[in-house]
Amino acid sequence: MSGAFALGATSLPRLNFFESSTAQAADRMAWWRDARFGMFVHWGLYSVLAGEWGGRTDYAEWIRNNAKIPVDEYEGLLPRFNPTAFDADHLASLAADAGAKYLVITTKHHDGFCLFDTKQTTWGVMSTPYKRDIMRAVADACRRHGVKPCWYHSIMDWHHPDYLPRRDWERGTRPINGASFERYVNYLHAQVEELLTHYGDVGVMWFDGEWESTWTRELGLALQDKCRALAPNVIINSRVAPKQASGLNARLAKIEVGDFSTPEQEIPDRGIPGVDWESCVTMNGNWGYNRADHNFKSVPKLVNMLVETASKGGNLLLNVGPTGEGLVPPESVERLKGIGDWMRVHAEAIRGTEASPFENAGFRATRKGKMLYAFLPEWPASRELLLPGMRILPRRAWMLGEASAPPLARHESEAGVVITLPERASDPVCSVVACEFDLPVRVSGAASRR
Ligand code: H79
Repeated sequence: MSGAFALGATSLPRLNFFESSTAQAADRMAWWRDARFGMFVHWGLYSVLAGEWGGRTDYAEWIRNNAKIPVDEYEGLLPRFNPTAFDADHLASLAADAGAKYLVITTKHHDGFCLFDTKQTTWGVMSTPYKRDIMRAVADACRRHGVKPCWYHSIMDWHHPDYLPRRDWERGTRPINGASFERYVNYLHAQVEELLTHYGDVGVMWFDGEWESTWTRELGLALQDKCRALAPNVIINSRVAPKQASGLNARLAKIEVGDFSTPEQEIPDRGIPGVDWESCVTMNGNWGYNRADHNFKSVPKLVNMLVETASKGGNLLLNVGPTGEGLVPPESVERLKGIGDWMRVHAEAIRGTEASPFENAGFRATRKGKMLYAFLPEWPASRELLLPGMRILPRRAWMLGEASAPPLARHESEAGVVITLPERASDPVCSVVACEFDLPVRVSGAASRR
């Protein structure tokens, strides 16, 4: 029945090369798989520079490295970090109103600057005029708005004296004499402990900057164990450990550490069969705030990215980069509101769903129990929707947001079930056809779908 669509009482077991193949891991992953949509926040000391240094305007969170800013000059930014316009409730409500169920925020990026009240270093927000634990405010506000607080935390650290290797360009000015990577690892563990024990339940530990030679698989596994010991339910991304060198066996090469895989700035062509995954993407061209970057994706484009990830069985983590004053750029606010307008009507077709059952349908789809959802960003002139290979008529079909309208006519054809669509699109951004069956929608065939 390849390419076909079958109905049955059970759904396919999820093959998983991660640790999350266990029942305990499935429990841990349940809220995350249900959410399908989260908001990423890149905010730090670099935000005060707005991407500008030495006449160039194209930097962002990598500015210290890319503009080769000496460490003492970068430290000179501390007095300028005073984001009095920051409102954690506003940030959390932007996520909630957009339909995001979790928020991942930078507790520390590669520049090492900490946005939380840490006992391990003075290199952080408590040494700035702002002097408030931003992660405390964010965690509390997220919970008030029904959003799970989650921590991004960089393993690579361009500021800590014990972190190795040094950047090539600063070997002269920051000698490695006396540096001990082992001491850095202890520092990293101590900070992760603070983050997982001082702020209540944390949804995800989202590590990054794991690719340097000093960070070994063993260190990654130990850090994962540490997180698991402190917070048995915390979800950990695969970047906690470096990628395995591609082995002789392609299947073994897939084995990763952590609970989910993290494609960056891309939605994999066919999803990632057999594993949980989350695509993180920027709304414009940068993660951290860049004043000159107005290259924002449109609301329809962003909604369709969310539809595409859900249709392929993944999550979307959509980034915003607040300014040095703590404001989310108005272009981002506008887009989050636009996504929220769409989600208020169509969230049931995204949340708690699984990948499309169709191999080559020409439209994206999701399924959930007895429901099938088909996404139509463009309205077919034929006013007909073919569910290819489907042999069972849905008991009912309707446009999401128009449930009180007469149900849509449907009939069987040689090629599958055909739904007769209304005259006009039900939504200007992306209309959604909902089909309810008498039995759970089940797939036979490959695990990855378009
Ligand atoms: O936090 C955001 C980015 O700052 C961070 N991840 C997102 C979520 C990120 N930094 N770099 N990258 C993503 C891309 C990594 C590029 C690399 Fe390389 C290529 C790392 C190793 C090879 C270029 C060459 C950068 C370092 C060496």
